[in-house]
Parts: sequence; C-alpha cells; structure tokens
Amino acid sequence: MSTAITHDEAHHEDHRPSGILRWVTTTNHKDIGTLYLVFSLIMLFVGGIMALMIRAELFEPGLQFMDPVFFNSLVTMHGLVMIFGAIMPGFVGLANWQIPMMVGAPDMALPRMNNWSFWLLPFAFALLLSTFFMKGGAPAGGWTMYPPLILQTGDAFPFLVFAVHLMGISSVMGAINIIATILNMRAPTMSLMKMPMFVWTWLITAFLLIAVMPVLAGAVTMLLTDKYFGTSFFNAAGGGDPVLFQHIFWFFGHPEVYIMILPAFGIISEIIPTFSRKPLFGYSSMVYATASIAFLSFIVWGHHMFTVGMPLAGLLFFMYSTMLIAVPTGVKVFNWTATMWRGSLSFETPMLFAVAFVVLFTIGGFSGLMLAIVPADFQYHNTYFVVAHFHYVLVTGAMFAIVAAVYYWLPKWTGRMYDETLGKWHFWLSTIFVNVLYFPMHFLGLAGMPRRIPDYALQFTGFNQVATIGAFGFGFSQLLFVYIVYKAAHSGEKATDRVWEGAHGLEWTLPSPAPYHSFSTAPTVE
Ligand code: HEM
Ligand SMILES: [Cu+2]
Repeated sequence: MSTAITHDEAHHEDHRPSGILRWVTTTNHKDIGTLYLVFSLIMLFVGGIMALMIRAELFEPGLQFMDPVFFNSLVTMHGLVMIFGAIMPGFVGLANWQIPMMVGAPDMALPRMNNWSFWLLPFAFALLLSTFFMKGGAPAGGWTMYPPLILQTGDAFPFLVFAVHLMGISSVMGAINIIATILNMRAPTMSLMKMPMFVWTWLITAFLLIAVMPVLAGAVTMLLTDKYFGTSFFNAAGGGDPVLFQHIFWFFGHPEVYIMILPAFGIISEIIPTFSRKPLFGYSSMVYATASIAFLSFIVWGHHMFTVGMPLAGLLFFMYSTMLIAVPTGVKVFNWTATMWRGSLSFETPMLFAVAFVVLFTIGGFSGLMLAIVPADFQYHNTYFVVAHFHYVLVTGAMFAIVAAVYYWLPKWTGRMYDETLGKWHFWLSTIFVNVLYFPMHFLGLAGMPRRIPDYALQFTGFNQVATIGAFGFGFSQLLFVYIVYKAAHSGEKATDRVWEGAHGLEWTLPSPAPYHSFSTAPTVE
C-alpha cells in the first residue's frame, strides 16, 4: 500500500496548479481545511458586523439607525451566518486538517467530494447575503423561519430556501466524507477505542448531521411549496398546522446545537490533557457520554416549544428528557476537571481558552437547565435570557473551542509559533468583554425584555448599554486574533515537531509544517 501512495504523491506534487486554480481544484485535505477556516473567519466578521449594528441600535431605547424590519433582517441573517457560515464550517475545517493526521491517513477518503462540499458554501452564502439587496429585503422572520411570518418574506424567500438546501448538501457530503475517513482510513493498529476524542466526537457529529440536515431541507421545502405551489402543510386555513413546522424544525434544531458543541468537546478533550501533562481522565466514559448526548439530542426538541400549548404529558416528557442531558454533560465537565487535578499545569493560550470554555460553557449549561423547567420557561421564553443562554454555549462554548484549536494546531499547520504574549492579550480581552456582553442579558431576560425587538422600555437601558460596550470590545478584540494568525504564518518562530511538551497523538509525530500528504505509510499506535 505504501508504495502505491508514494507514487500517487509524487504524481500529485508534480501537477499541482498554482495560484487561484490550486484552491479551486484542490482535493487536498489541508488546502480544503484552510479554505473552510478562512471562510469561517470571513463569515465571523460578516456576522459580527451585523451583530454590532444590532447592538448599536440597542444602545438606547427608541429607534436610532434603522427601521424595525431591517433590524429583524439583521437578527435573522446574523443567526444564519454565524451558525451555518462561521461555527459549522469552522469545525469542518478543523476536521479536514486534523482527522487524517490524527488517524494516520494520507488524506480524506473522498477528496473530490471534499472539494465540492467546500465550494458549495461560497455560492450558498452569496445567494443568502444577496437577499439584502432584493425587493422586500432579507428574510426577517428569525433564523428559525417560523411560518406564517417567514412566508411574508419578499423576493428573498426562494433564495433563502435554496441557500439552506446548498448548506445542507455541503454538510451531508462533508459528514459522509468524515465517516468514511474515520471508519476506513485509520492506521490498522488504531482500534475505535484508541481514537483521539476529537475524532470520536466528529464521528458522532457526522452521524447527527446526516440524520437531521435532510429534515431541515424537508422543512424549508414544505415552506416553499406552501408559498408557491398551493400546499397547506403549515396553513391552518387549508387544514395544516403552523406548529407542525416548529416540531420539524426543532427535530433538526436541537441535534443541530449539539452538532455545534460535540466537536468542541473533542477539542477541549485534546487540549486539557496536553497542558495538564496527564492522559485524559475517563476516556471511555467520555466516548459513552458523547454517544448518550447525541442520542438524547433527538428526544428533547419540545423544550423549544413549551409555550405552544402542548399536553401536560408532552411538557413533562420534554422537561425530564432535557434535564437528563445534564448527566452526560456533567460527566464531561467532571472528567476535564479531574484531568487537571494534580496535573502539571501550564497556561499557554490554547489552555486558557480551554479552561475558560469549561467554566463559561457550564454557565450556559446551567441557564439551559433553568430554561428546561417548564413553568420557568413560560417566563423566560422569547426573552433575552434565552439569548444569554445560547450565546454562552455558542460563543464561549463553540467559538472559544475553535479559537483554542487554532492556537493549538496552528504551529503544526504552518510550522511557526504564534506570539504567546499577544495570544494572552487576545484571550483576556475576549474573555472579559464576552462576559460584559452576555452576562447582563440574563438580567434583561429575567426582567422581561423580549428578544428580536429594535426598541425597549426605559428600565432596560443600563444593562443594554453595558452589553453594547462589551460587544464592541469583543468584536474589535477579534481583529487582534487575525493579526496574530497572520503574523505567526508569515514571521513566527520555527515550531518543533511535537510543539507542546505534553502533546500525544499521531499529528505530533509528523514534521511541522505537516507534509502535503500526511501519512504515506500507516504509523503504528501503541
Ligand atoms: C445542558 C444542556 C442544555 C440545556 C438543558 C438547554 C436547554 C435549552 C432550552 C430549554 C431552550 C429553549 C428556551 C426557550 O426558547 O424558551 C434552549 C434554547 C437554545 N439553546 Fe440550549 N440547552 C442546552 C445546551 C445547549 C447547547 C450546547 C447549545 C449550542 C451549542 C444550545 C443552543 C441553544 C440555542 C441556539 C437556543 C435558542 C434557539 C432559538 O430559539 O433561537 N443549548 N436551550
Ligand atoms: Cu434544544
């Protein structure tokens, strides 16, 4: 096998086009990983600019800069761009770079499909973002696209649906590729229970993606036929039911939130052992906890719709099943803490972000538990409390994990170190401002401020101003991140192969920067 691959490698290396064509035609997992990560970063700033416009409008009560419909478009597009454009492609980029290196493979199993998975995304987002310039404006019904409101979208509507279809196809193809790579391309000595946690969490995430992206595609297709082809799936006047959409959407939506957090769990499970200089505590319980969370994520969707008027049995079922997720999640937080316990700790930037993840993600988990209590949710639903909850799990959870991963693996990708002092600045600025931004939203929600509104009652002014200051601080701190990555790639100090003293795993046995075709001969795993 090794000779065949060596030949192949020489062949590819010879005929690799240069310039823009290299990126358009590439089938290499590292190139495609870079494309995904750069795309994710661009979308982070596109979605971030929308967020800052939202926060600028909310700095004071009354209408300042925009009309309410445009405000609602910003909220909707911010959600769609961040979820499908920033967080998900960020994790797929990391999967592309890391999974072949971590399982001892030369590349992904299906390289041509890999190219196609990525290149659908710029088209999907060009379509989506172009809706800002269409008659009737960009979609304004929220990222959850509930009918009948979303059906009032103007010319943008079919573009929204088609963009969602493209994102879904991209995700499903990416997931198939990841599953095929993990199951078929592992070094022969790497049994499933020897796989790194990042690989495990992505394997499970990929199955979630294949299970639920088609459900979302079905939901938006039904919206499309309701609007243009006379069906009445969600139209009560025609015998349908708008609540049906919420069921279908959240049957996708709740697993989706775990799609955005399980790979983060994997990253944290790689970083904490390295900087604790100890093996991960409770490896097999981590695997089973990930699988349990994935299973449970399919039976809790009703917690997003407690207020639609469902039967008591439904409320109780969704409340208790939701609370059950706290058990495997607690196992994970316990294991990370136990890994650090009596470890020989050091706090380089990836570790700082990982520790902040453990603390701040847990805050988001606790507010989630509060929301899972039915009578409490009747109060908090559709308030800023929900906004606080999901930003703790998504920003200080998913996004912090992606940032931690970039710091952790960047030396392996580029062969150069980032500037540790600047990294620490980036960490502290981000962590302080992110809390200034989101913590006050808990109080706003508890006091009754609704989400998705451009104006608010006078008594909410103070906390809103604090949040807006936090938002601009957090947003501008991310420019530092771009500078750090750029500087590292161009003029950073040479990195060693192992990079981190406590690092274990196959990727660290490769030179830094890692060769174009990661492993041309399968390595052996102890
Ligand atoms: C301990 C685990 C969690 C629990 C118990 C939980 C519970 C809940 C509940 C009950 C809601 C609905 C609140 C409402 O609309 O009234 C909610 C909303 C939400 N959660 Fe969580 N959650 C958990 C973890 C997560 C994670 C890990 C993520 C993402 C990474 C997440 C993302 C979201 C999002 C995006 C929403 C709002 C969706 C929307 O209405 O736009 N949650 N959560
Ligand atoms: Cu949920």
